[in-house]
Amino acid sequence: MADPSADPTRSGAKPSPENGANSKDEQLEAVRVDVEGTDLTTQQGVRIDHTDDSLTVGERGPTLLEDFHAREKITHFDHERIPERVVHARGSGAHGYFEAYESMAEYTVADFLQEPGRRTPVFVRFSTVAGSRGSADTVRDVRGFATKFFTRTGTYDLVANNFPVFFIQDGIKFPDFVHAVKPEPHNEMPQAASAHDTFWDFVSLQPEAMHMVMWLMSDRAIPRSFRMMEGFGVHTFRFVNAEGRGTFVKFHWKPMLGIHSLVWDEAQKAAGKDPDFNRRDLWEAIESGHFPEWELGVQLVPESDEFSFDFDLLDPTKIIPEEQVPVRRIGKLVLNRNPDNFFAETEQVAFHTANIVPGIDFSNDPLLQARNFSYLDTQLIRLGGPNFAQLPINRPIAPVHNNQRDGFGQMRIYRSQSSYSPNSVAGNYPRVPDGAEGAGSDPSVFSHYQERVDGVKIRKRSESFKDFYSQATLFWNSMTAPEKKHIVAAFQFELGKCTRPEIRERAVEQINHIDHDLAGMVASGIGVTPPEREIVPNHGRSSPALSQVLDRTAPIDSRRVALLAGDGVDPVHVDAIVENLGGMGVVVEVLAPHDGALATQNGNAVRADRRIATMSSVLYDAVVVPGGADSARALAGDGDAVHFLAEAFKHGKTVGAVAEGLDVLGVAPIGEVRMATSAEDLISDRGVVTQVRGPNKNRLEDFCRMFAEAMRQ
Ligand code: HDD
Repeated sequence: MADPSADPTRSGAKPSPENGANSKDEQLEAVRVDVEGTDLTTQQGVRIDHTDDSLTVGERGPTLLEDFHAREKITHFDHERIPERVVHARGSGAHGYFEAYESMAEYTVADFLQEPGRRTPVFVRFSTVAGSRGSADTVRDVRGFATKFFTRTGTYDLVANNFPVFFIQDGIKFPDFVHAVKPEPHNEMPQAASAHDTFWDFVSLQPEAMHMVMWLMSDRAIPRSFRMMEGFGVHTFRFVNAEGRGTFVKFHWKPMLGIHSLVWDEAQKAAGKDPDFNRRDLWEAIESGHFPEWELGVQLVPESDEFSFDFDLLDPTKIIPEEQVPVRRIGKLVLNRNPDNFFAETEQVAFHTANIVPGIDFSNDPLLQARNFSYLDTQLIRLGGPNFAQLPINRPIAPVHNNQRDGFGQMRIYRSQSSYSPNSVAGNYPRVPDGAEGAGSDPSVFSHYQERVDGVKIRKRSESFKDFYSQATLFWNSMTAPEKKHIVAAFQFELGKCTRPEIRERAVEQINHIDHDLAGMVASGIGVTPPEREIVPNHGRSSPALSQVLDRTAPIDSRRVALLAGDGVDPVHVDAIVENLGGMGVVVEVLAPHDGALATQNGNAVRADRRIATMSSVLYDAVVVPGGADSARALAGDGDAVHFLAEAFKHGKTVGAVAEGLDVLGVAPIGEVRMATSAEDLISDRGVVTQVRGPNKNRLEDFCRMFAEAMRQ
């Protein structure tokens, strides 16, 4: 790569920090403001003596127009809101870095993929799609997973979702789709939900949506955590190497903590108990040093294989099954810092699919082509003008020089006499680098991939896009029995909310194209006559990688366990559980009928972290009850504690009890499980782990190991 830093005025000049990992952080440091020890001033820097009363005529008289401080303060407040994103309005961001595992130079000149160990700063924003900024996190919806890579050859945005396909094939349908899924236009209901007439009306009339609808009805649509979901670039993109050779590529993010979801009842309750459930989880994990990690995976397809699939690579409603083209893991994303300020960073960050860098290019996917228009356009209205790339969070770490000088909010002062090209008055600067014309001649300079395209102007969907159902069937066939059960229940819930019978019927007809049995099961729950005949026989193919429950090896780091305790709890049990599970990276919180210190038999302090009544089992992954006769009696008589246990069991969470703690399980109806009955017993049955005697340190260790294993399952 030519070293452009030789001439610092050249566009493409390299920034100074070589490692890259902290270069964005260093840039942001220059604009951070700490207020400690500062005097209150106006926007003009005038220190003021009073900010609590307006300037009035006499103590009870009218306020004076000359009160510039009050006017400025109120005016700023009046202008503090910007339009929320038209989709993906609710989001949570985090900083981190990407580290390459290997050189991908054979396929791409992209700077962040050239050498193993190279770190590139990133900012990631996760989001829900349909809800407003203030909507709940745990709704049934797609999740956004947008990443800004601040590379040395420019900023690359991978604007991804947690589903690998999309509802529509052509971006011209995006306004229709979004109008249908958003709250209905006459009464603005329902908020952040697809369970309503207009969504099902649209998708049942637009069959290309059915594959994505299957994902939306699956557990993938209610992730336990942003940290426990996959990400997908969806479209087929192109890697371009130094020779100008293209290779098709699909991008994947694979979470190191595995893929986990909530169950629907739990998700609905969490939306009320803690609307910030996913946001809080991300924030707290990073604050406590459990840095979320994903591996970047790529599926590579040589251009010569473009037509060797039974679907079109340009069709964004199709996946390439992982069994057909394996996912190669080429690097790691680590999120290790929360933003300093939500508005300045998470709200003002502006992603754009057309933010690509040398080594990456588009395909002709018609959805992607429309996105490449829409994102820049939306930032103009959202951020109020063409200089939003100069906002600190959006500023590239690569040097920026061009002739785009004016516009609202220009932050730079260009000193040259010229703002045009070519020019002679400023040596023709900024100018294209010498010798960079033509694909591949300088890999640090962007050249469009050269592709021959011939055709007549036409509005017509390609015939190769017209198989709407076989991958929806593939998805259904790949689910395990519990996953299938959840999908049927989700269809019944959603269609059960539709008020028009004809919409329910049309949806069932569509499902009948996917699988006849599925259509029958859905129909039977929503008052629709099950379809009599099978339209096409199920092809029987499956892709095991589509199931999210087959891999049970994921670590349980940062999972949350509620330890229920009352006055009289055995502190030896509490200490052993906190220590053993804590040692495995699990977060244990003590929940009690009251806040503050709990009385214990031996006087050792146990403090309640939270009062049971302020929390809910849906906010934890597992629950455990230690021994102590008085504690067990108090909990057994406490409705909140009993409900907590029964609900955790209902949601399939691991429930555990030691010694007298077992008596509380007896009161909470947890069904037909085998429970420890003798002093020697240590039993794990259907997610319930019990042990009668505990005080012995080793036996408690065994209990915790078994409890952790049950959580992993
Ligand atoms: Fe989009 C935001 C992902 C199709 C138009 N989109 C947005 C965000 C994500 C995605 C993650 C939030 C970015 C952020 O956190 O700021 N969108 C996708 C994916 C798609 C997709 C994976 C299909 C593969 N989007 C899509 C189409 C269009 C848009 C077809 C328009 C033709 N998307 C937008 C937008 C948004 C947006 C209107 C709203 C706010 C923003 O861009 O910055 O331009």
